[in-house]
Amino acid sequence: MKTLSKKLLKLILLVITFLMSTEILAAPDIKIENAWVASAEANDDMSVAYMSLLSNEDLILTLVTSPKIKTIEMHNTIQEKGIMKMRMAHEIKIYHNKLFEFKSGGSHLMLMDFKGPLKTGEKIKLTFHFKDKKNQSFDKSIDATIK
Ligand SMILES: [Cu+2]
Repeated sequence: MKTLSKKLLKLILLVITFLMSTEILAAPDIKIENAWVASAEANDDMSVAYMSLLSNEDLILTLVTSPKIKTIEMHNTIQEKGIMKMRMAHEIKIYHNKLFEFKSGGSHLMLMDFKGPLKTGEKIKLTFHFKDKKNQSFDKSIDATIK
């Protein structure tokens, strides 16, 4: 009887340890929705992409990549002396449970140095690279629709 309860206790401890380790390693829940890329002609080499991001924890978006696009920059739009200007951002803070939007007239992704066309109706893979407060890195890939 005594050995059985000891074994049981060991098993319970093992399960708890496992649950704790998976909790620590659990990736944040990131939702990337309504992602779309503006279509481009064969001789175009520039486009924009928009989408919304929602995370259950604070994250920093450090980079967006795509196998099809050589350069993707994150841009903020700011107003300076009444003129709208684009500024490249090296990172963008995503606050937990707060929707962040890349949208027309605001922050957006600039797609550069690619070989067009980007055809309407086709999909393009975008990978978002994040880091959390503990400096751990996460990737999230989506298929954006070309419009
Ligand atoms: Cu821009």
